[in-house]
Amino acid sequence: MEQTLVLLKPDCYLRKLMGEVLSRFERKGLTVRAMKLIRFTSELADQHYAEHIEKPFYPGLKEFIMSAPAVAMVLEGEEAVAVVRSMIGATNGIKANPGTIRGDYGLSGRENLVHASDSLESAKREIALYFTEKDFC
Ligand code: FUP
Repeated sequence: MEQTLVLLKPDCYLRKLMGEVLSRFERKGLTVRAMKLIRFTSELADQHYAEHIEKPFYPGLKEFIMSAPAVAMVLEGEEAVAVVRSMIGATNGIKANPGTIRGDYGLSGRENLVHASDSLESAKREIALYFTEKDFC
């Protein structure tokens, strides 16, 4: 069993698509092991997106991720990292295939509804940013 970190981003919250997106993960058979509604601080945004801080798009991304609440969750299942990445689709909603979450709900390269860890190593680092052992059920 693998665990992966998923964020439902501020656009997902504001568009009231959280239930729909979570429902897809549940129907796939993934299990929610930890979950909370959060508001990104500047520090958490910089930690989460550490690899992007120097990129030209980061200021806009940071403003967006702090703009409204988000949900952080840990999903568990067989090969969960790869399964969730394939379910969310390509980064940009224009390029993401229909049938994926980003492909079905958006046309933006920034406001793309969800984040999911891209490797087991990232998942471990990212889960530790949001959750401690006592948050797991
Ligand atoms: P992903 O792994 O698909 O979430 O994408 P990245 O880690 O490459 O990028 C993280 C976030 O930065 C994306 F979800 C959206 C945002 N982004 C931009 O706003 N502009 C870009 O050109 C690339 C990414």
